[in-house]
Amino acid sequence: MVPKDFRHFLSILGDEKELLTLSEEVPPEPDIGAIGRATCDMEMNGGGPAILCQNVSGYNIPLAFCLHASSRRVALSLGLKKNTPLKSLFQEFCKRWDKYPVKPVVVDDAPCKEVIKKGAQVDLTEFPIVRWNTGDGGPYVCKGAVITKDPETGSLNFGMYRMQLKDKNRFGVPVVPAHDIGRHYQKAQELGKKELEVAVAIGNDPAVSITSCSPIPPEWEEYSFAGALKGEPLSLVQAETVDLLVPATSEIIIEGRIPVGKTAVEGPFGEFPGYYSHTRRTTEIEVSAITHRNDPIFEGLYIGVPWTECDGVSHMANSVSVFKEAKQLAPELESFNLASSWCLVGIASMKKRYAGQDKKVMNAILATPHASYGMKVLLIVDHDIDPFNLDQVLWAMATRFDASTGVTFIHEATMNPLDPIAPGKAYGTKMVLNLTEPKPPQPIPPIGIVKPPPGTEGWREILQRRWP
Ligand SMILES: Cc1cc2nc3c(=O)[nH]c(=O)nc-3n(C[C@H](O)[C@H](O)[C@H](O)COP(=O)(O)O)c2cc1C
Ligand SMILES: [Mn+2]
Repeated sequence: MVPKDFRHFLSILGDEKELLTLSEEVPPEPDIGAIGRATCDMEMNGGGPAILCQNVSGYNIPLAFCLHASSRRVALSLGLKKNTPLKSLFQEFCKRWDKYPVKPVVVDDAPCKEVIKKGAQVDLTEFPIVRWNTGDGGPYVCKGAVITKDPETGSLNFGMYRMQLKDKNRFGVPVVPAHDIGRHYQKAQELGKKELEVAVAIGNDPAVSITSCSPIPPEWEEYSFAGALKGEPLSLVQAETVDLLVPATSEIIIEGRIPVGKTAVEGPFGEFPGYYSHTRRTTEIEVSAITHRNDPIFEGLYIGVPWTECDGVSHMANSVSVFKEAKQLAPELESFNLASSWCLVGIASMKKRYAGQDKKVMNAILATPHASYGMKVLLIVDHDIDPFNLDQVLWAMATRFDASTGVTFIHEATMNPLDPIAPGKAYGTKMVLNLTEPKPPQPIPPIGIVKPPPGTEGWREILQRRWP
């Protein structure tokens, strides 16, 4: 059964023995981060539950986290069996991708509006927003869908962007130029607007959570993609103090504005490769309203040295996004795993028929925006190897890889700026390893140059005479 909303998802996780509820009092720091780390480590060894912490000291609102820290729970998000193999999960995700768009519906009556607080009533410190790692510059919201509208076209976008709690009505939020919120912000700036309206949905339908970190084509709308993933339209409602549509079933909606041109220090933050990023000046959100369900549940996400929920929530979306784009150029591409290392190492499987065909697949993958940006190493295997099965991939490397011919370097390429090997400069060297079986260059070697048939010269003279 596909979860209807966040609470339904929690109850499915409970039924499937995928949720551990802690009723004892737990200090927000360092314990919440420590619990997140511990369950992610268990996940690497095949286990690890999602956590619902009912009593975070100092808060009246429960905190759920690590809901997508497991591929089992990603499968449950899509209404699949929790033991669905990764390759099948990938194939099902591809099918839902093809269902785009399933357009949302707008409703008047929404659970996310059961409680409405505006202006001076706004107090973000009521929510269990915690510091996830001891070196973080402050408490962070890591699992919100940050919604903005294109100031030119009016199309809506949302993405998972981290937010540092600064005050009871203020967050720091990095607007990365390469991401859509960055495009919207830049347009607002160019159009001379003073601010960009924003809403942040927290405690979301799992289809919204997965969509918020799915690199879908920029002309697609996230709400219609979430509908495709879910198999039914999302319900949206008009926000209270900004002109944006927000998911009706979310636990909490935070509304506000990003003043254009105003920045403040944000960070450091323990990032997905497992290293801290530096402090920097980023834009901020000034909160104008908070609406929420009665007895809301806050949702967080532990992030740090992989494997964490950051990997889990985005692994299939990242894999499928690159796959769908590359397959248009290279139909011999069979499947693609960007899941095992977030975006830094990709593994492609292909049906290879002739020598050099792996380079075609390589070029197609490297031409996709997501892989050209972040992926540093690409492994290419034959279609009898499941790229989601790392033992099989290592076997292919051990037996089919020829180090004298199978390595391609791409120098001075774009790199993910969070890759610790390319700090600050965001470019460097990518490497592609060909782990496919060799094929002969041509089935039959050439046996000589094709000469003109006898009489050609004579016929040329006749033709020139008769057709001057
Ligand atoms: C846990 C997590 C945190 C993320 N934090 C950020 C962030 O702070 N800034 C950012 O630009 N992208 C961040 N991302 C990546 C974006 O969510 C992702 O690239 C998304 O597809 C961007 O959507 P957009 O292209 O619509 O902007 C994060 C992803 C995850 C899974
Ligand atoms: Mn987008």
